[in-house]
Amino acid sequence: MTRGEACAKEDEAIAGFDINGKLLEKAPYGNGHINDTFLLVYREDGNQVKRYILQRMNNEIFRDTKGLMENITGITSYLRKQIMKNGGDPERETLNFIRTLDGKSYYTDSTQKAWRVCRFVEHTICQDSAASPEDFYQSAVAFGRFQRLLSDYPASTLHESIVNFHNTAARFIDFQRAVQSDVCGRAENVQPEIAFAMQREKDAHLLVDMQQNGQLPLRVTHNDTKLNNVLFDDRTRKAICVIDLDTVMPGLAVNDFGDSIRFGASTAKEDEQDLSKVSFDINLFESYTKGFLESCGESLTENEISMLPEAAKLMTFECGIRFLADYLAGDCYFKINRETHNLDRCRTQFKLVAEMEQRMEQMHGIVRRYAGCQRDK
Ligand code: ADP
Ligand code: GN1
Ligand code: MG
Repeated sequence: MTRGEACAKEDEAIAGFDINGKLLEKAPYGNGHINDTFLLVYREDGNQVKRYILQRMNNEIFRDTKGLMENITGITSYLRKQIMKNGGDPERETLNFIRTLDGKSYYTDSTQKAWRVCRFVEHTICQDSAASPEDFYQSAVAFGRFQRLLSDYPASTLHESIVNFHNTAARFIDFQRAVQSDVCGRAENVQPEIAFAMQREKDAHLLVDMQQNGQLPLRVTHNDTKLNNVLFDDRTRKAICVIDLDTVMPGLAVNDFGDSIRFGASTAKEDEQDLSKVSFDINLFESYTKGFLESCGESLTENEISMLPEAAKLMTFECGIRFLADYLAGDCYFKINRETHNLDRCRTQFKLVAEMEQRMEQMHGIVRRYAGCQRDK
């Protein structure tokens, strides 16, 4: 079934949820690569307008919908309590899901596709690139806080929504398989990119080995810490709500840091075709490092702190090989809008990797500076 056919089911899904009022509008929304997202606008009986986010979950990628929604329900109710304890507003600072008419957290349509609805967090903005270093700093504070608030969450109750999600070594093997299979005959045109990846094979093991040797602890992590997975209050400009909770599971804190740098400390979009515009911005790296260490640095171990720069490079490398593998496999995973979309994405990532390698010492210096402040406090 194509995505278009599946989306024709959205009316059936909407009717399955316990939403007050009359539906005024529905429209595709956001720039996610995995789920299909819609904005729903309702008018309630008292004439008040309320907005919701409807999502068709990608259950080819997330195969255990029940486990995934148990994770999300568990985490958001826990966060709700933590936020209230800290005097915050749980309606704005975490996601709030609407139940189906029969009391479930998601609706399964007649073609077995799963849907969920949450309240739209009003007066927020979502950014694909940081409008200022201060915004990027704020996103770091939000992701750091997210990790801190979940630090006592019983991690063993979480389902692993995608096995080996940030196992860079396993991702490298998947990439090698895609090169060997070359099902679309695309490999011969991307030899420089393949060579770039192959030269870094041993890097792919670094963090995985450290975790397996007990040098890096498993924590409850978000695992998809893109800037567009955090909502900013449009008046105070504070990053208030971490969204896109599908990949919350036990993982490495350094990877949450690294994935944010990958996406947000670039001077261009993830899919920019003009590589001369793509550059690793060390000032943005500094802003994020400051925010992250201020908000969760105290709970990080020495090893975690010292591996932050490597994780930035490795999350970027991992994403690059995932995009390249998907390009070689015929674009089965990430949504694309043009034939070379995944290749373009891979190229931006590899350019950032190369620049981070040049700047590694400087990145370590920045981390040491802010880790020092943290310990002096
Ligand atoms: P994907 O996994 O496809 O990236 P997301 O859950 O990140 O899906 O949602 C896609 C986009 O929808 C987000 O980047 C954001 O712009 C918007 N969005 C999602 N949830 C909310 C919400 N509760 N309130 C406001 N905007 C939201
Ligand atoms: C996907 O769903 P979205 O667009 O936030 C992907 C991430 C990648 C990212 C690259 C479940 O995230 O791992 O880093 O695209 N999510 C999944 O932009 O694979
Ligand atoms: Mg998202």
